[in-house]
Amino acid sequence: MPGGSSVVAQTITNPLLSFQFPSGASSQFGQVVDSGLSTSRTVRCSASAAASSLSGDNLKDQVYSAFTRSTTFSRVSAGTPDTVMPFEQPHNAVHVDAACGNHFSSVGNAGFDPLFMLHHANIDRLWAIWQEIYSVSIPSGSTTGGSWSINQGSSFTASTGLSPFYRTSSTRWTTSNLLQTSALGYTYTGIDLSASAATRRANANTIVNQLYSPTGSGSGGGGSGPVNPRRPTNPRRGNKKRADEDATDKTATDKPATDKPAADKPKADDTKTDKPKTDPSVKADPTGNATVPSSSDLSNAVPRRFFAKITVDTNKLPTLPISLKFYIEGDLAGSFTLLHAPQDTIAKGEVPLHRVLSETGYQDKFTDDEMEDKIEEALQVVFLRPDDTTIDPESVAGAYTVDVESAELIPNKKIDQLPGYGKSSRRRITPGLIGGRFPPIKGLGGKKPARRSA
Ligand SMILES: [Cu+2]
Repeated sequence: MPGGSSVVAQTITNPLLSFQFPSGASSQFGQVVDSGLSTSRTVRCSASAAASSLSGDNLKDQVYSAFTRSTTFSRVSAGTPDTVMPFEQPHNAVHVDAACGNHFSSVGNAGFDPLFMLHHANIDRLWAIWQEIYSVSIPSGSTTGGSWSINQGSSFTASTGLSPFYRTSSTRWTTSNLLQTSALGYTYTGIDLSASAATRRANANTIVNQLYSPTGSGSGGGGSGPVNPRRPTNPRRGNKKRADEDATDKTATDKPATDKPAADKPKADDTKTDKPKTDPSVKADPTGNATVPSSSDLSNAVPRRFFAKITVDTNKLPTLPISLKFYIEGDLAGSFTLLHAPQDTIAKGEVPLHRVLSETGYQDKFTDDEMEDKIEEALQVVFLRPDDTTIDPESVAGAYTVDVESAELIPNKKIDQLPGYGKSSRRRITPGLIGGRFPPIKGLGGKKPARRSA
């Protein structure tokens, strides 16, 4: 066998396909299998159905938003008033769409599906990369309703033991001592634990640009191929240039992309505090594979990015998990997915719209000034259960709000920098609702949802 001389092909059951619940597990350890999923092993839909669902989630753009817009711990954390784009959002979408609901979308059962290890290893990797770029400030406080790991009414800090994860027979792991992967003796490709903080940050920025920027090589963005991140030349912009654009142009040109305000000052002892804002000596583009938006072709226009900002009061939803899928002109813009949670929360997130605005031709047809009106006119939302049935839009009125945010993009000049965002404005909109007669999303292909009756 070691020499390969007696290797024999053998067909085996894919061990990553499914997990067989041990007999007696339910009686010994409580309820293992949710009602409605009373199978002896974890189940999923077909890979093609899952791929179809995932392709509508705009995951690549969501991840890039988390890296470029969630520049503080509170912005990248779910459930804080400051939440911009939490990693929770793409995380939740994968839980629901990678197996079309089923066990993987149920918090109590997801860990049994072998997909869980792959999915959470990736979340762990994204989180490790984010920490290379930004500082972590773990909040301390108390919970009134309790959370997954904090008892109701108890207080917590970064040093609170995380039950039931024992480090020794009598002490538990804490947030502090698990913050860096090195505590557990591993790291990820591209993270050099021995390098300077500035180099580590530059390397992480490069990874993020190469994989998740609109021109990056990573998959998972849905749609049809890469999107040109540059605002197309729009002849109609010339006459509509705002008076303040010269000033903001200058700001955008002069401001280094990595010069972000350190609004979230580190508090915990083990957070990084030594990262300089910029380091002109860092090597650019170690692999040289990706392109990044260049400021040279921006002419006199300040490029803008548009986002649908979502807030949902989970207490007012009839069921969880639930996915809000957003459309413009029948093209899926992206999703916002909520899993079951132990307590009611105000969940926040956003759907980056630049890909759908490009695919629908809006980016070429309309000026940035016109775009907010056009988005308000065209944006539609459907509330979807994991089994692809829709929820009556009337029953969820009042459970959510949607704002359109228009933000100035500050392009990065080098691949080891991230773009930033300048001045932004928001307006509350009421998206068109797609009701119960909407055809199932999966396998939707090019079918367009019915336009709302104006
Ligand atoms: Cu998860």
